[in-house]
Amino acid sequence: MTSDQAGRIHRALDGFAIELPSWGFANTGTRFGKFVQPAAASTLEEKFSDAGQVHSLTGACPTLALHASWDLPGGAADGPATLALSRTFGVRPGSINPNLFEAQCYKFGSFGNPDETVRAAAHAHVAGCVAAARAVGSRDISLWFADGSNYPGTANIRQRRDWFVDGLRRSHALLSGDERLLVEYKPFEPAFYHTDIADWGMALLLARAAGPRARVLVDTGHHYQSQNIEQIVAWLLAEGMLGGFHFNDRRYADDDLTLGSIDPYQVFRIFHEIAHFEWETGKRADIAYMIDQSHNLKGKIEAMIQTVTTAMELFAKAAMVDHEKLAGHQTKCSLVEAESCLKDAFSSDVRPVIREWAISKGLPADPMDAFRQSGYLEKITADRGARNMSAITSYA
Ligand code: LRH
Ligand code: MN
Repeated sequence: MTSDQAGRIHRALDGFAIELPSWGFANTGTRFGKFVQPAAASTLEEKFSDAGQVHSLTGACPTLALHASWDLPGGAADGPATLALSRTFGVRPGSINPNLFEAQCYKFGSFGNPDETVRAAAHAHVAGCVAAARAVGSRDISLWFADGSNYPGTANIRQRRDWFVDGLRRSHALLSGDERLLVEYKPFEPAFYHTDIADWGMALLLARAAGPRARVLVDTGHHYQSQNIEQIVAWLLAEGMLGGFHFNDRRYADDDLTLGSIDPYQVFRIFHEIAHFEWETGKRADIAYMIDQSHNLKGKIEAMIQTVTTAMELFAKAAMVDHEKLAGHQTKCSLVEAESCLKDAFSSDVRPVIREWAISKGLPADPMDAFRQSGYLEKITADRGARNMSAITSYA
């Protein structure tokens, strides 16, 4: 590790921030059940408190993504209380995620529902989220739609596409300042025949149709097995349409496992595409890095600390790539030399430099160990245990 490389890692980490999902601290499960954790967060205060722990230990996650119905049931009226929690726990409100999939009226869709009163209700929910975002100073409205169908012939796909263009234009028209709409795509689940926004191309065309403040959000778990995600990232960068990421990992489908637990090289390749774009263009890509995971078995806070430290390691490795040298090898089609630029960086142990960086910022060298020594988990288990363990429910 040369001092120049160490310096590049320090500068990269100084500019790195990854947003935590409030729902990652709560008791979540699968359709086959939910294993309740006594220490899990359920109130917004508890979610900010836990996020504050992770940020105070890693220095890399200053914002908390909020899900409208779960965290801001009162919409903009919840603004002042939310900002008070933000000040108390040292974490700012992040992206606002409308919930257009849980309410009974969304059985046949939200923006894509054939019933215009349901579409209007969905538009009104997003309008409420824009107002809530403004009330808490959030920039991004992060839209994911479960909309789709389960059987051939049951939906007019082109008609629904038109309704999505209309709905996204209405939502976009409500934005001001540097506010953005992030359009997230997903190939399937909960719909299993067609999903209205199923891939990056559909999300890009709809974001373009919505207006200049709309961008595409890439959830790493929302791709078919063999899709080249970093190629999609490269295209979205080239189109100026990459707005953000939901990072997680998966072996099969949208498994929402902890980042880097299955394929860390995947996240490295994504960070590399962005770092090389920024080197080539001299422009900083305006991207929101966010985590979207559900920790059904691991301790919620430990899983978050593991995720953030892994993201910092992979971001640091990507910062080590010698872009000048790589560009030369690419031009000369020196395949092995070019590939080695990435593999050498990926196989470097950046942890000692990250520890140095952390100490230089007054942060613990080992966040996980510091958390385990802190007694925080024991305290919240005592505070929340009885309530959480009395909330065990069954699926059917
Ligand atoms: C959908 C999704 C979406 C969230 C939800 C919690 O799979 O990725 O981003 O709203 O998970
Ligand atoms: Mn997501």
